[in-house]
Amino acid sequence: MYEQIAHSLLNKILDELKPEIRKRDLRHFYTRLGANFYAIHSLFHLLYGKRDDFERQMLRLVEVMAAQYILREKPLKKKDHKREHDHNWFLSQKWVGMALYTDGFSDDLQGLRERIDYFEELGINMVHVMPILECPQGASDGGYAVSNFRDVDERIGSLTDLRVLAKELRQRDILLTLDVVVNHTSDEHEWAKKAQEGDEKYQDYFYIYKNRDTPDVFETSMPEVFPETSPGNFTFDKSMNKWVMTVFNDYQWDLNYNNPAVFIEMLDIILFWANQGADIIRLDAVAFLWKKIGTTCQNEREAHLILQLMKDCCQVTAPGILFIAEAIVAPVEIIKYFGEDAVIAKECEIAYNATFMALLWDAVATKNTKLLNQGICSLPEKLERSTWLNYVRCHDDIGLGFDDNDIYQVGYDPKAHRHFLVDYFTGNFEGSPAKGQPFGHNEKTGDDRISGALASLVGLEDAIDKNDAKAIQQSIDLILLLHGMVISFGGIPLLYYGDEIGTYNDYSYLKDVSKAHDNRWIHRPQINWERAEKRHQKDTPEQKIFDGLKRMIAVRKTVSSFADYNNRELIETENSHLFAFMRNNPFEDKDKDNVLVVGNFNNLPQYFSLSDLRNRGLFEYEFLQDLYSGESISIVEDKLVVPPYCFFWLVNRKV
Ligand code: OTU
Repeated sequence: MYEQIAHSLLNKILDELKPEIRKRDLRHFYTRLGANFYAIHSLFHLLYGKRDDFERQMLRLVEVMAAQYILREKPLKKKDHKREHDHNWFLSQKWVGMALYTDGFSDDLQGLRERIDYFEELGINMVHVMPILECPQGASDGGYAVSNFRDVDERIGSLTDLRVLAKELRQRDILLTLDVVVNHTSDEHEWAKKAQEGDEKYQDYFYIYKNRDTPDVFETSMPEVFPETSPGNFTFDKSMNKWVMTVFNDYQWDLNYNNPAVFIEMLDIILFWANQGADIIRLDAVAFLWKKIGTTCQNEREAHLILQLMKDCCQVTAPGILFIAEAIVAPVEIIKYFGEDAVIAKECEIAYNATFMALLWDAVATKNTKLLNQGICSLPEKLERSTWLNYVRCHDDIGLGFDDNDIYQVGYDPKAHRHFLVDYFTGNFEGSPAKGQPFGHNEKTGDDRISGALASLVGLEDAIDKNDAKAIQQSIDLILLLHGMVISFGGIPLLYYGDEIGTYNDYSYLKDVSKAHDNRWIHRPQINWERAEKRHQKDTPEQKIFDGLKRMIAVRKTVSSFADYNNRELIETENSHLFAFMRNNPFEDKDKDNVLVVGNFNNLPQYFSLSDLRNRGLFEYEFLQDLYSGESISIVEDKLVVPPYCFFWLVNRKV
């Protein structure tokens, strides 16, 4: 029944398409449109079906998809076909990513192109180039306040530079990830300016209110994202004499997805960047896409419908493109960004594994894995054909968003435990070598998050200051341990630029008025390329970290059990300092090894008992080889010793 309605509307739309679209050979476009139209129609109807202009908006949507399809260049269309055929391509263990700010890494896009060798040296084949779109001169939240969605910021280059970079990456089999900031625009964006001038069409692109009545009601249930620097969720705009919803900074205006025109514009922009050569689009702040009075305005059902609709439309025009969901929310909510009530991912194929990241940091501070094990145990199963982005650090703060229940389960009090973690990472806990800073202190809830560079949080900066050789080695081991976990966990590991050479906190942001109030800049460095040269100098920390990571990445690529087919099994151990899991071979091929991963988060050696695993038939072995070091590992009475801050990737094999 419903299919018939969708079909007849589709026929009508095809008749009404502009002549320049109708004339083209759009064979593949129409096949995909036919396959996806029922879903697209249903979702668009759920969101906008009550509007009088529903059919006109639907026609506009199809026109946008078709127009971008026509603009899509041959090599990209070819790639779409290849990926449709090999649709699990991104689950392979072959992919390893790095996220970076262009200006911090290489000044500009041309400079970035000249550094591709560096990615290849380390083994990186997915590069997430953080926001490069035009943004205001002063504060722009690192480019997350976009003033023009269709051009590159001139400070780092031009659209041509980007296209040249994309082409070269493509030739070298490196994936390009770009950001599309879907939740908000800068107050200097044309839409915002027109709204300020009183244009009602554009006022309807945002959440704008005459007085405080509605904002006040919203505020009763909305938390604050930047309570210290941008309290409240609304900003008074003098030129309009009205209030605008600004959930993030006061210069970031939230887009109103109740308006189908906003959805269509943003889809057009996503497809525009897909057509510039992006392989993966990172959708920023997706949890915030739908606002509803009386709710936290995060993780609303409609936010998921919008993402599903974006995915289905993208599937028609550029099916090779993947979406990353950036949803730093509670574990049970994160998992929904792959799609709810589905078997196979239908929203975003990739999501930030913020849960695992925060749990790893918990293990660092406590030197035990109680909460890490508990948290991973309660992490719901993800869908098929979806994968995690696993990371240790990124450009944002570390939020302590564990599930309170999990914290209780392991015997801590949630509030006290979070306090301890903040104290630990800001160096205010006895014996802590960490040099982080509290971020986003919330007066109302007492919550804090944490800023700081990896090397400074694990104590490398402190150890080098003190010239303490043992502490230097321990923090290097810890950096490698953390990466050893994210590289083998299942998903795409995403390294953060500078961490591969142990870059410390950078305090220079304090001298820039547009950054000084936001200490996340402490961990957004300018790469010191002279220092990076030390990676070739034996026994320097730079060399030890770089070569350790390089080795891990190279080994990962050869181990097919590290591909992500939900083939991980958490191993309970009696030893609460260890984190252990099996990566089982997901393929028919019986010759491929199952890998047992074991990491020790304690500063003392720990025993790992294998007999239980053997008894349960989980891991049969005679000889143990550690794939990372290549060495054989001795076992005494079914026990193996894991040195402090050390990890193994074990297989049954004689060296
Ligand atoms: C994202 O962040 C970006 O990663 C941040 O750099 C931006 O400031 C922000 O959006 C606004 O564009 O929205 O879903 O600590 O984790 O702001 C999560 C807060 C986000 C960040 C949060 C995050």
